[in-house]
Order: sequence, then C-alpha cells, then structure tokens
Amino acid sequence: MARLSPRGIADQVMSKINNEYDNLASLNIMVLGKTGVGKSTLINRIFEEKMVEAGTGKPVTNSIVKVEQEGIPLVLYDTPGLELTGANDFEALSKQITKLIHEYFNDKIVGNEIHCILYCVSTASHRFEGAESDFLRGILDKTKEYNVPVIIVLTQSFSRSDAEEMKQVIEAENLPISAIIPVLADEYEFDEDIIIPPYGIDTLTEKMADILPDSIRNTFIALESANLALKTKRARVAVTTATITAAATGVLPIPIADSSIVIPDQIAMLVGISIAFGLRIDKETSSIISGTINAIGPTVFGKNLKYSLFKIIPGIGLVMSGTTIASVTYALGETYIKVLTGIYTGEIKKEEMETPETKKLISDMFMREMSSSAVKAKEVSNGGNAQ
Ligand SMILES: Nc1nc2c(ncn2[C@@H]2O[C@H](COP(=O)(O)OP(=O)(O)OP(=O)(O)O)[C@@H](O)[C@H]2O)c(=O)[nH]1
Ligand SMILES: [Mg+2]
Repeated sequence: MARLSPRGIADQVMSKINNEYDNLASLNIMVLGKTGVGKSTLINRIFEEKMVEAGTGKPVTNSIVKVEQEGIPLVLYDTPGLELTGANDFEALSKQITKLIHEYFNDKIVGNEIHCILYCVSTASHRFEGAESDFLRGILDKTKEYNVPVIIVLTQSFSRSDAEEMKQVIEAENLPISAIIPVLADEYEFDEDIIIPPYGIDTLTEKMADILPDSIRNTFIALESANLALKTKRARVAVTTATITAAATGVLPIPIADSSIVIPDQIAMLVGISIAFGLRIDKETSSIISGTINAIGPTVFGKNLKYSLFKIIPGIGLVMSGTTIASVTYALGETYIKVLTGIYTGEIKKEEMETPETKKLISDMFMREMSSSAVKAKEVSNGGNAQ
C-alpha cells in the first residue's frame, strides 16, 4: 500500500473529481413561460450560479436562447422577455420548440436531448389560459416519441391558497405532465412585518431528480444547490458501495509507519461524496479533504479509541480486518458527509479547516461515527442499505 499524506490523498481525490466531473453527462433543461413569471429567479435559485442573466444567452430561435457556461455540464434553453398574449404567440413558440426538440433528439451527437421542460406559470398572475393548455398539449403530442417530462412550476406563489386554486384549475385540464408544483423561489416581502419565506424548491428538485434519466441524475444532484437531502442521499450511496467492498476485503496488512488507511475504494467514496456535493477543483476543496483526513488520522492510529482497530498476526504484522476496514470506511464517509453538510449550512467555515476547533469537531464526529459504525457497517454490508 502506498504511503499517502493527507495532502496526497486530497490530491488523488481532487484529480479523480476532475475526471469524474468532466465525464458527467450534460443536463439540458428548457425553461418556458411568459416574461416576468420568474424563470430566471427560479433557475438561479435551483443552481445558485448566476446562470441566467440578461444578454448571456445565445439565440437559437426567435424566442429561445441557449445559456451555458464553460466547464459546467448544464445547458438551459430559456425564453426571456416573451410576451405570450394570445393563441398566435403560443402557436409560433410551439413550432420553434417542437422543431428544436426533434433536432436535438435526432442529432448525431449524443447528449443534446432535452431532458426536462419546466413550464412556469405565475400564481400571482391568476391566469392560466386555454391557449397555454393547448400549447402544452400540442408540444407534448408532437414530441411524444421522446417522452420529454414536463413540470408545471407555479412561480411567484406568494399565496399558498392561490397556488392551490391554480393547481386545481390546471389539474382539471388533464395534461399529460409529470407534476404541478407551487414554488416561491425567493422570499417575498409582503410588507415590513410580513416576510414570506421561500418554499417548494425542495419538492421541485426532488421531482426533477426523480424524472431525469439515471445517467443525468448525478449531474443534476451535483449542480443543484437547493436540496441538501438529495445530495446526502446520493452521497450515502457512495458510502454504502465502499463499505460493502471494504467488508469483503479480508485482512489488510498495515505498515505501521503509514498513517494512511485510505485505499482506492475509500478514495472513490470520497470522490462520489464530493461530486454529489458539487465540489469543484480548487484550493478550498483540497483543504476540505485534507483537513478531514488530517483530523481523523490520529483518531484511527492514536490510542483514544475504546478498542484497537488492529491485530497482530505473526509473520504479517499489523493487520486490519475487513469488518474493521468497513467500519472505518463507513465512519469516514459519514464524517465527510457531515463536514460537507456543515460547510453547506455555514456551520463549518471552509477557511477554518485547520483550526484546532474544527479539527476537534471533525475528530469528535468521527469518534461518534466509529462507536456506532461497527454495527452499521455490518448492517450495510448485509442489507446494502445505509439508512
Ligand atoms: N420575491 C420574489 N420575487 C420573485 C420571485 N420570482 C420572480 N420574482 C420577481 O419577479 C420579477 C421577474 O422575475 P424574473 O425571474 O426576471 O422573470 P423571468 O421569467 O426570467 O422574466 P424574463 O426573463 O423577462 O422572461 C423580478 O423582479 C423577480 O425578482 C419569487 O419567487 N419571489
Ligand atoms: Mg429571465
């Protein structure tokens, strides 16, 4: 086993994140709706990158612009500033969309297909017209061979009861869509005393993850920054996989001088978790990874665990059993998820990874995970389920 410093492990994880990120299939989403309904606000809320700003898109038809950013596997088709006032406008847009969808699905280059359409209707506008209904039905009918899922997003749902009413009106149209989801993307200041907090984005992102094809789901989870539960769930899959593999490893000799117990499966696990949390290749990511390993290394090799993780086998020396490796793997994965969650929620500061306080926090987390992980690792490797 190669000797690896925490920095060396971080470097390995980083270069693999890089590869993995480059290999993520591009997520292609179409965001439709009249001007001012909140399409850009919604997208910026889901992806928390300033993806959609005036003038950044490249026109692909009269009304549709393509928005993308170097190095991000996301392509958005947006309809900014669209005055859809009557059946003629809808008819014209329908033609453009239908044509595009056919083109993209029949393109020789794989990966251009539209994966999902978000059709935005403003609850605050109190209007869902017959023309909109015909428009959606028409598009879905003319592209039905591709099964592009459509979610109607009720944007600007300042009033939940209005949103519910609007939902019922649209439901009565019996459109072949995947869902109707009320959303308030940004908090709304009703007056000085009443601020309505955002809601519905978790429901929407969960639905999106659900309807996207398997190959695209990972991209979506990596890119979305609005739903921590989605990220955690995906990250736990990586922990489960690595724990199962570790449990099957059998005994592993540990060079005593080597303060690293990180083996390829664990590196893959750290990569999987990092991707789910959307970590990018930068100095901060490196310090998060090496900080985590730094904080828990002494715990694994120090004497402060209640039981020894090692056995001595004559002729081989110090070994770790498969079960122990599984426990350490599980605890490492869970701890890393907790660290990233802490960073996500702001409870842990990226810049403070190496402070004694953060180190202690992480090492305590790891100790807690270790004390329960022997049991959990066993459950995971038996049942294949980390929850
Ligand atoms: N408070 C609050 N304001 C919102 C929300 N959604 C949209 N708005 C406001 O509504 C206005 C229009 O929102 P945009 O996101 O620009 O709408 P759009 O659909 O992208 O408009 P076009 O690009 O012109 O087609 C902006 O002033 C937003 O701040 C929301 O969820 N909460
Ligand atoms: Mg816009």
